[in-house]
Amino acid sequence: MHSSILWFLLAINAVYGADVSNCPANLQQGNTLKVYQDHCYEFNIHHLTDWPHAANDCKSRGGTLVVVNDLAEQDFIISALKLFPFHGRGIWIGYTDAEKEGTWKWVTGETSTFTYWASGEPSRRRRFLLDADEDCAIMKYSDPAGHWNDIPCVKQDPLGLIHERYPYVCEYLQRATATTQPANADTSQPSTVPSTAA
Ligand SMILES: [Ca+2]
Ligand SMILES: [Ca+2]
Repeated sequence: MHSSILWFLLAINAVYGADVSNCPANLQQGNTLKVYQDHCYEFNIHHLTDWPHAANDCKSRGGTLVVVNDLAEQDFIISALKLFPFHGRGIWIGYTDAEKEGTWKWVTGETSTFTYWASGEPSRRRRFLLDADEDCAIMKYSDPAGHWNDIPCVKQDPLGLIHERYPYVCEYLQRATATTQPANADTSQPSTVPSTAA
């Protein structure tokens, strides 16, 4: 792609990234809420938890853990992450093979062929005898491009002394406006009915 076109597109993205007016109203507004294309992204960088709790938290607000569909979305997320005072090792993404070992699935059920595993990943294996299997994916923050690694969804030693937790990113569809309709309306989102009659 011609570089000037690329910069033009990046500039458009920057503008869109600032406009969160069409994000679901129940989301907390602030600099941790960003827009990319027709989706809103909530960077829960100060909330460290295990994968099941992170997935449920996104779901409770009508979203899902982030689904990384292509390299552009991957770049958007890792670039946005670098804007924050973030010191964690990585963030949870909505990718897991807990159901069937080796069969990785996105939490939305959507099929996407894009993967961005770090070299040697997914490693799947237990690192130590008492470790859980590595069935949930993080985007590594130690890696400048944010390649993925599979780690235990819940990592807790038998004595409960070490509970490894990570921040996470939730993804939401923007609300439809009079002029724009989401191309891929997500039927898993709860329908909202106005509670007050005109
Ligand atoms: Ca996505
Ligand atoms: Ca691994």
